[in-house]
Amino acid sequence: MPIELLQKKDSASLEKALQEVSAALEGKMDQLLPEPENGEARVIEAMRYSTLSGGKRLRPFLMVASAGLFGVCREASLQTAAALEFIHTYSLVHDDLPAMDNDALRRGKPSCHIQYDEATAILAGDGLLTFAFQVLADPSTHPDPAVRCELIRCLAQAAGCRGMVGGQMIDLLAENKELSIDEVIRLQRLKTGELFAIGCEAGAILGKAPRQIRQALSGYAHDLGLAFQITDDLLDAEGSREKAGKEVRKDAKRGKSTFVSIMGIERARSQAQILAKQAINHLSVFDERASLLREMAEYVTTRKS
Ligand code: GRG
Repeated sequence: MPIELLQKKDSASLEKALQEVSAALEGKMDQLLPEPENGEARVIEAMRYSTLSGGKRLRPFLMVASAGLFGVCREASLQTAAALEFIHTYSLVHDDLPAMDNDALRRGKPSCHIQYDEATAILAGDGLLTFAFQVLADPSTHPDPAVRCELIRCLAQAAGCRGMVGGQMIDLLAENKELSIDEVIRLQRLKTGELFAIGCEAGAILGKAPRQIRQALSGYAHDLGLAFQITDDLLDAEGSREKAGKEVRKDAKRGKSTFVSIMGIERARSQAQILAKQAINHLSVFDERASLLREMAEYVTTRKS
């Protein structure tokens, strides 16, 4: 009988559930990326430094919570969640490089290129990206090769040039340029939303759920992703470096068009709440088993880091 994560009666509170997923995920990532011994040790150390160093683990949480809707077993859930977090972490390591956002602080610690050096950070990001697909392709992720192939295809699409990489390109080109609200929405949908969406859809893929159910989860995730991003803009405009664990006021310094610069603080805040409600509406096809996903929609607009 497969053991599922997040299905125990006492894991009602979101905070407890997030901690449960984070602890299980860290264990799985530690096991997948063991302490190195050989000549390549430095890059593996840098990969471990970046992945095993905290973070909210929102994408793995979405993955595990949506997999729970379809009774997916713990091993499949955690392997897929780890692959997703490896890709997310690669994007942060590369985003912090001087050629991109040039950030010295990440998750409250020196960024990978500060702790190591630029070349090692580039390799650590490359290593995390490729390792994610190796993990997904492993038969221990799912016994059905068609399911593994679909996971790999969808994750590659979400992370690639028509997803996160494309969004990052638009973002880099948009410095000191005024974007319309529709352009900001598209940028963020690609840069952040696609990884949130595959986080939710991956559970449905593992559970072989019908397309219509996948679409409901994708709709939820995209609204959630936008609410998350608006809150990120608000934290950048109003939050502190200490609480956020990263630099703040960066958007204004770089002349970036954001939800806050276009709508102002108050409208941005209420728009985030509207999107969170909209996200919850997409979950009407699910019963109380989706309650953690509903709670997550409230959490993303109230988070402090
Ligand atoms: C380098 C291809 C490439 C892409 C970079 C994700 C990303 C794209 C850049 C990170 C910079 C940024 C501010 C992105 C907006 C989305 C966001 C807030 C990402 C950080 O995600 P969190 O808050 O991070 O979930 P933790 O540390 O909690 O995992």
